[in-house]
Amino acid sequence: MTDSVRILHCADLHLGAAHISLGARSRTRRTEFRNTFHRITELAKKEEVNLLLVAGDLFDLPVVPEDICVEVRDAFAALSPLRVALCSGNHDPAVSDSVYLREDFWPDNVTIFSSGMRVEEFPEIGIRLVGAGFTGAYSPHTQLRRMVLPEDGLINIGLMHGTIVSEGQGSDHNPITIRQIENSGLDYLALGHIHTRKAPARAGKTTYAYSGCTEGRKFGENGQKGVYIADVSHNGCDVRFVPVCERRLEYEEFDITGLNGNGEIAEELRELLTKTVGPDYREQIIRVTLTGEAESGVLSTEAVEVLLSDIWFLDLIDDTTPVIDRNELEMGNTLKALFIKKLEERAGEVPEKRIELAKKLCLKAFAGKLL
Ligand SMILES: [Mn+2]
Repeated sequence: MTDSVRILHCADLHLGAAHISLGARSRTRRTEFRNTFHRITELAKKEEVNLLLVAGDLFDLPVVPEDICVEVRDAFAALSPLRVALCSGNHDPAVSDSVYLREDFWPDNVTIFSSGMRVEEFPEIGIRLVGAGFTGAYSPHTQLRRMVLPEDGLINIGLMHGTIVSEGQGSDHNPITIRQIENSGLDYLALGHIHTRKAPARAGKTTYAYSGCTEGRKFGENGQKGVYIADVSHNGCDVRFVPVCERRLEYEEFDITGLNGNGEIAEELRELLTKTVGPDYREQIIRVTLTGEAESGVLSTEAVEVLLSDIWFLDLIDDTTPVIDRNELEMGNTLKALFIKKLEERAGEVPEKRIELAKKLCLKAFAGKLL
């Protein structure tokens, strides 16, 4: 019997997702998601894993275009005899039209968990697989039932899409407590659903981990994305992260106070991105919030975006405060000047922070930036 098995654990590939916020880049991005899928199957081959696991949300929707289904099926078939196991997630639940439920579609080396917890044994690779899948968008009861697994030398691997919760807490997406993991008898539990990668942790003898999504889909899903390669034995797991994403999503804030004109802003911002995002910043999907004080009428986010159009995707958000024109205030005959004066008169009564915020909002409103 094998002492240790090697698995590739990935999740949340969201194939077929639309990327509306990327505008003209959205179609390319959709193709990139598919490229990433193929990079994962290549990696499984290269790393000579015994088992490739996808812990749910392989697809973005319960029903995706046929060409994507065929592409995925053929790539898995080409891996044979390498084993592949999938489970349905909340985005690709096994509803009646689901590709997961299609008969005579999937090759023999693919095992699919598309409903309640089930056990499958693969003695030829020394693995017992315990998995469950979503049958709808919600699964308010845990899918990880307690069970006694035989101690026969097989390595016990779990596969599930779900949410780790504390004792007594609920979730609409397969709530799983640490105690349930501890009682599972599993050696490794491959989890999906949380798009932020979580370092492997242990509950009893079980190592569990979220590998995170494999490409960032929206801002917040920032940074490097990839998969876990785990060498699993009865005595523990050796897990390493392997990046597979085509591009990263990155977010920065940039204070433009004191900069003169869009050219200088673009130049300085480029310097910042080289440092914070890295020398490959041009290949990434970047959002920057511009802060600080800006001379009224000078900053044009569009002009700066054009100057930086060599970046694959750049979205600038203007959160600057227009500079107060002291001369205009002295004159005191505009609505804006009166408003600011009134605010400043209340300095003693109201906390300074609130006055500053009110001033900022007032100046933005007068600059037409609140709409
Ligand atoms: Mn997901």
